[in-house]
Amino acid sequence: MDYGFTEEQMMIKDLCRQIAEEKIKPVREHYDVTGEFPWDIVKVMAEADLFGLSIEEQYGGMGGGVLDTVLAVEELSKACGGIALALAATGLGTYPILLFGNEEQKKKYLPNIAAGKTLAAFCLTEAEAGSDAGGTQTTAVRDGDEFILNGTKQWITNGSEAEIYTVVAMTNKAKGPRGASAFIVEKGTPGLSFSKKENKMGIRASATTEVIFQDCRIPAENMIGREGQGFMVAMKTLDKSRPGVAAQALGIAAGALDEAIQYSRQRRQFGKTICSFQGIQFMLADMATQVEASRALVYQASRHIDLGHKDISRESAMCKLLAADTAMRVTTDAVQIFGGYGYMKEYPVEKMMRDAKITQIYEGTNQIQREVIALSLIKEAAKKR
Ligand code: COS
Repeated sequence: MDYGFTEEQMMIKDLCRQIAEEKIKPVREHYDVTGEFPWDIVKVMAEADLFGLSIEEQYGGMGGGVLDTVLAVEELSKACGGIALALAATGLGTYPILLFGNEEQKKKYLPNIAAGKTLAAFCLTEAEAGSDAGGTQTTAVRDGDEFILNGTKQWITNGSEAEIYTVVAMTNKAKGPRGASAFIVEKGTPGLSFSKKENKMGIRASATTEVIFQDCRIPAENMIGREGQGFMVAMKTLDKSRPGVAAQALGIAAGALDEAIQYSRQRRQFGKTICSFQGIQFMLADMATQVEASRALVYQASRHIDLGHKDISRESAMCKLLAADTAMRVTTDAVQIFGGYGYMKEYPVEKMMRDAKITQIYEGTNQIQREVIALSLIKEAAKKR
């Protein structure tokens, strides 16, 4: 299908498809079983300049947009959504600096991120502040030209492996979401530590830890944007990054569909390949249609963000919602087509089904996406009156 990509975008897709086939597929099972962090593949992605895709050229990046990263994440996720996440989560952790960082911060941090030398992580979620991101408890108290951070962030992707942490903390709790501010914290800062890695259902190649701040002093110049802007930094970051989760979901779904088609052409029952049966054909047709619809929405939302459209929250939430629900449905159906074999770890579809589930949960549950979409519709309708 022709999606109207530029030559660069076609090259990104081809390069990532090659990395997925040659480098990721042979090791995905190993990382799924061991839960080790895939540094060897991160190195391959860094050498291919993937970490710089959406970073401006003056900071060492390729100067692309959301769509460029989305294409990379989709292709890599066809092989393994967990390994691809090292890239997508670094994008998430970098957006606060890209969107709200000052010149010094950009010059200091972006070149190493673009080169893939340092990974980034985004620290918003806490034990009591998941969907209710405004309920952040972590505090940042000013002390001269420093801030002292205290609190624990939970389920942080790239936790302990990243060098750069963008963190939302309360500088004035009484003000609620308007009392939050965003900061950059470097690994190695005294008072910053990590819990053990979480033992997860899926995306097991990805590191997930708590990020703990205990009297962690950081220079006041590490504040991103202005004091009190932290919640907005977080929301605008999520608006930009959700197509990345959608791309991960899309890749997982497309990978599972591909496996299911191939399997249905080989597996024989009742003297025929199972793809001869209409029951299987209808399943494949529905799976492919859902994948294509998700793809269209993910690309459109990414393009609109890159074109600078205002009010991107709705489209961003819509593409994440559709692609994640599609990934869950399509991977479940792929397991069904494989039958008993699909339930076994020898075949990749059971891992894909486990990997898909998280896309309905993180960067805002799909219930939160529906809320964002509905509120945007209602707000728009109110303006028309
Ligand atoms: N862009 C800019 N500003 C935004 C915004 C956006 N996308 N969304 C909200 N805001 C602003 C609002 O305009 C409001 O500003 P004022 O105080 O000036 O009126 C402020 O932020 C608070 O907004 P709201 O009242 O809607 O906040 P709620 O506490 O009701 O929360 C949701 C809104 C649920 C949408 C938000 O908490 C959310 O996205 N939660 C999910 C968080 C998430 O994705 N977590 C996953 C972990 S991160 S990997």
